[in-house]
Amino acid sequence: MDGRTTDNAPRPPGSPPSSAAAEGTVRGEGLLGLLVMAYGTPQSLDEVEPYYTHIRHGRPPTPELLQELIDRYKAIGGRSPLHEITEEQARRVAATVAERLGRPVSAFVGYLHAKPFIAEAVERLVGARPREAVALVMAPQYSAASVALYQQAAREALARHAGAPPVHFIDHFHGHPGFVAALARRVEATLAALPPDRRDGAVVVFTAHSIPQPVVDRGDPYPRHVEETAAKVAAAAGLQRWRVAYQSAGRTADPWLGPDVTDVIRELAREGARAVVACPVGFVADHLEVLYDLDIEARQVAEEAGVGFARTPSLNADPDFIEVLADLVLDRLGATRHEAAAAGARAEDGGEP
Ligand code: FEC
Repeated sequence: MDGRTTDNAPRPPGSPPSSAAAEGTVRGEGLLGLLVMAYGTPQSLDEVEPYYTHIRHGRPPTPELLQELIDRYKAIGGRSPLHEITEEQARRVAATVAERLGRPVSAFVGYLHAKPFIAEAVERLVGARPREAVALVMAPQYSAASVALYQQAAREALARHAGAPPVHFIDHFHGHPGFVAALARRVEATLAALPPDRRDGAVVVFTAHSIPQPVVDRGDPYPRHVEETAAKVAAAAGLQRWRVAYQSAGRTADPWLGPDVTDVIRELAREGARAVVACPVGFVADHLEVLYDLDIEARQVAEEAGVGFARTPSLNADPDFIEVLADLVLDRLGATRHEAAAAGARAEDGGEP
């Protein structure tokens, strides 16, 4: 077994399923496949150029842009921990689903912009011959500029395999109660750890990756999803003062969705805020955009503006987040059973939906 695949023994026969969603699936003994997809990162500084070229749809970056990106990786220690964390998340969610479902589960990790690419993960998944599979993108909010691209890569790869199993896609989990509660706990703990004189005047800024404004203008649900996550977390944590901001806007000619987190920090400082607590609701792991764009760049802006700065810990492979991911997979299987039952009933009626 390598780091990208996890095989798990089923739990002892006879133990009851712990999720109602799982009940319809425990009878069969077939393997469940999990396709876990994430952004991807270069594994060394030498890989930054091909990685950046891939992100830019095959257009190599200028030497200045490339150097700027290399410097950002150097500032976080030379590389991003994204792959290790994603693989740990995949291993643990596979183990948890296997335990709760009483079926063997194998997880396959594929990245949008780095090796192993999504197509490779799909090939390995198909080769394992699961009875069915669930596909999960490690991004909570849906966008044509993010989740849709992962799903398209997976669907194109699946279409190349005649014997591919049915794959059930999870589109988003921006409002999942367990996800909201996990973030709210981290906001409360981060606020509680601030010095008392900063805590009283602290404002929580919920952040997500920016996307190009033209995508938003075509009616993308992403900003609404981000606002909804933020509002639910703020309510769960009982916050009085909070804002939504976007971060890490790309270096392209298009305008990007704002307001940018650095502008919001400066604005809050002018309004008399004592501290900013950044809560990256659009990310589920530590990586460049968290460790550099928030921990280094946004912190520096806050220091220059005279406000305190803290960041909520990432969800990573923490047990509370793994439970959320397992719920999502089991719920998707449950929904799939209902869809299949409804289609069967319609077929028996001989009617169209
Ligand atoms: O740790 C790492 O090394 C990878 C961190 C990383 C994550 C991430 C997530 C998202 N991105 C999204 C959209 C875009 C669009 C462009 C774009 C460009 C970059 C560049 C780097 C980068 N992204 Fe990223 N993104 C990460 C890293 N991203 C590096 C290139 C340099 C730069 O612009 O900063 C622009 C593409 C273009 O030029 O045409 C658009 C979105 C997410 C959040 C959802 C997800 O995870 O998929 C949306 C992590």
